[in-house]
Amino acid sequence: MGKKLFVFVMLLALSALMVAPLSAQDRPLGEITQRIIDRGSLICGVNEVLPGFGFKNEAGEFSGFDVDICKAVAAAILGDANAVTYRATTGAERPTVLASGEIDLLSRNTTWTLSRDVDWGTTFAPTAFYDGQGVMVRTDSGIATLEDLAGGIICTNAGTTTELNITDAMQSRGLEFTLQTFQEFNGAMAAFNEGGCDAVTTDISGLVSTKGSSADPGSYAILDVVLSKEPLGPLSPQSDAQFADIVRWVVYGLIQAEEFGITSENVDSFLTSEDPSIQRFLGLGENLSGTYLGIPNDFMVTVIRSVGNYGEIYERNLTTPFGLARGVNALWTDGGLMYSPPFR
Ligand SMILES: N[C@@H](CCC(=O)N[C@@H](CS)C(=O)NCC(=O)O)C(=O)O
Repeated sequence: MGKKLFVFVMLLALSALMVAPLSAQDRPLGEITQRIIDRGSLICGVNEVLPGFGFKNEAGEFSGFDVDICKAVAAAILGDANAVTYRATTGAERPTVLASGEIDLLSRNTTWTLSRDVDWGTTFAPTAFYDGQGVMVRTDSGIATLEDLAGGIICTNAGTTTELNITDAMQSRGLEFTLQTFQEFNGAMAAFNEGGCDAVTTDISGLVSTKGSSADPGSYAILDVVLSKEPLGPLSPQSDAQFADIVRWVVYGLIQAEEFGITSENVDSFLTSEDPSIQRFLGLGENLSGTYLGIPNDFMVTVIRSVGNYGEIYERNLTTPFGLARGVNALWTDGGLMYSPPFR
C-alpha cells in the first residue's frame, strides 16, 4: 500500500472510531466496577441506626430504603442482590470513607449539596428521597414554633447539613440559641431524653423514623416547619464515570419500573411484552439497554426481581412501618417529583 493511501485509510478508520457510538464491548469497565466484579461484592456505606433507611438488626442483617439501593446496584452488576458488604458509617466520616476507596458506594441519607459535590470529589446519583429538615420536641414542652426555642439548646449530629441549616433558620429570625453536636444522632437523642436539649433537629425522615421506632412515640412532637431542602440519594467517587452511570440508571430504573407498573411479582409477565419501550427497558430482543452501561442487558429484570420497583421499596421500608406518605416522592404522573429520563 502506498504511504499516502495508508495514511488515508488510517485517518478514515480513526474518524469512524470517533463517531461510533459506545457499546459494552467498547467501553472499558471503570476501576470501581472492575474491583466489585473481582471481589464478587459491592462495599456499600450505609447507616446502621436509622430504621427504615439503614438499620442493622441483632442478627447483623441490614435493611432499609438505602440498603435496598445497595442491593439493587449489586444485582445490576453481579446478578446477586445479596453480594453486598455493608460498612456502617457515621455522618462525619462519609467524605473520608469515600475518598479512601474504603467503600464503592455511599447510600446513607446523604444530602446533595454544591460544596459536597465538589469537595468530596463525588458524583451524586439522582435523588432517591426528597426530604427537608425538621425539628422535634417533647410533646409536653409546649414548644410549637422556632420562636419558642429562643435561648434554648438544640442538638444534632456532626458533619451534617443540619448544623448549618438550623443556624441559618434561627439567625434569619433573629433568635439566639445554643447548638450542641454529637458524633452520632443517637447521642443527641440520649441528651434530649435526659433533658439536656430542648429540641433535636435533622431530616424529617430521620425524625419520623426515630419517633416511630421509639418506646413512646406520643411523647415526641415534630414541629410544623420545614427548614431546608434535603435531596437524599446515593453517591460514588467521581473517579469512575462508568460506575456512576450504572448507579444513576439503576435509581432511574427503579422509578421507571414503577411507572411501567412492573413489580417483583409480575416482572416475568413483561418478558413477552411487545411494547418497544418495555423491551428496551428490560433488555429484551434487539433492544439492549445494559449495553451502554457495560452490564448485562437484562440488569433491570434482575434488579426488579430482587428488590422490586421504587414504589415497592418505599412501601416496604417507609409506608408500612412508619406510615410515611409518598408526598413529593410520588411519581411525576401522580404529581410528585419522581421522573426517569427515557431508557433509549
Ligand atoms: N441528610 C443530612 C443528615 C444526615 C444524618 O446524619 N442524619 C442523622 C439523623 S437521621 C443520622 O443519619 N444519624 C445516624 C447517625 O448519627 O449515625 C446530611 O446529609 O448531612
